[in-house]
Amino acid sequence: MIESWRWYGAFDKISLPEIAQTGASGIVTALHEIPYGEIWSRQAIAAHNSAIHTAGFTWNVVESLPIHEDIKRGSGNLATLFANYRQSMANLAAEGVHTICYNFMPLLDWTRTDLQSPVKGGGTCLRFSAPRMAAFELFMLGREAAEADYPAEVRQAAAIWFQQSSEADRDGLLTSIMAGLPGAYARYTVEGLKTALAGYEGLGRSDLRASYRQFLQEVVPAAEDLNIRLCVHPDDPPRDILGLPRIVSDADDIGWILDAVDSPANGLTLCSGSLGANPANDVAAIARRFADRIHFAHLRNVAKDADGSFEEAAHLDGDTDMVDLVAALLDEEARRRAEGRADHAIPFRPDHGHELLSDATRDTHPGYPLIGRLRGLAELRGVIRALSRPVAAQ
Ligand code: CS2
Ligand code: MN
Repeated sequence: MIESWRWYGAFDKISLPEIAQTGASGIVTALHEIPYGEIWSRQAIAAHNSAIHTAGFTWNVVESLPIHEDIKRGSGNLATLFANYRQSMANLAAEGVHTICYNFMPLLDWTRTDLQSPVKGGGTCLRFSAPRMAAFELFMLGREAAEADYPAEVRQAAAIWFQQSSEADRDGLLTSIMAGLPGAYARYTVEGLKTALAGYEGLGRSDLRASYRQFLQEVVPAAEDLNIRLCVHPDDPPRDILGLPRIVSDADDIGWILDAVDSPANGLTLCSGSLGANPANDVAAIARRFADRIHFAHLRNVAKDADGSFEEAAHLDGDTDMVDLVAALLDEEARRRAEGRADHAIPFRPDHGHELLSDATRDTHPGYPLIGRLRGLAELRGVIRALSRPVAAQ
């Protein structure tokens, strides 16, 4: 397992020399300043890479090479967008970066309703409250959500929250919901989001799957030729949101994607926190089932409530048995090593962390504080080290 750390480049308040003190060796990053759909030039990639190398790291994973909304909607100048994606992949490969994470969530990325929910013992975590999400959807956006999305008691709690909320509470909710969009990407206002949602009107699950299949058919053969490993990040939370279909949410979805173009270049980012937010997902079982296609892992934990709410737990706590999951990944590495593969090691990063101690003073990207992630990495490092001991030594 290669210890890695997400770095937002020029947008990150945490410097590479600080990251060096965490002990991680890999940097997971992107060219966040380049608008979606445009080519990542070799020159821009080389400059970013050289800063990373100079600081003593390897840029081991791109997160993310984003997919333009037109590709997801299946309309617009798709030929150019696919060609640009292939060119960006070729430029990354030419600079020695071969693992590319991306997601296929329409409009939003990870979605939370509270960015600073208190945790026992002090510090804060990211939280998804089903009633607050319902309040946003039903009352701030004025959408008619399906009964299945929000049961009666959640709607009732949403109505109470909305009635009692101040303008500042509602602004805070919008900010939280937008926080998952990475880098410099523009956040939506309520009106902007309504317009963006209108662009998805009538687009259902099978349409989104058709767009996804087309994307894979357009880019995976090129990735194969370039020795690039693409790895899709699951939906977070793994359920439809704002009436937008989500198609990377469970084992069936992942099976469909990996079969749509059956190639090692078409792989998975195993994100335990995202998948773990659906009670029906057994994350370790998913890891074992798709092990040979996992090119990257995001390790974190969630604690779920009965109403569909959840919060980010400490890395070894929460509903996912992290030790079992790490064991599954180590088994896969052992299998790859036995095959004689030089690239047997799976890069992973502590995906999010609590805000702890001095984190509150740093104003870092939500979910990406220094101390909280350092704690997560240290705990995971301990699990990996303990599970990696040769049997004879135990
Ligand atoms: C990340 C995702 O912060 C996070 O939860 O895991 O935002 C991830 O970077 C994207 O979905 C990948 O495209
Ligand atoms: Mn993740």
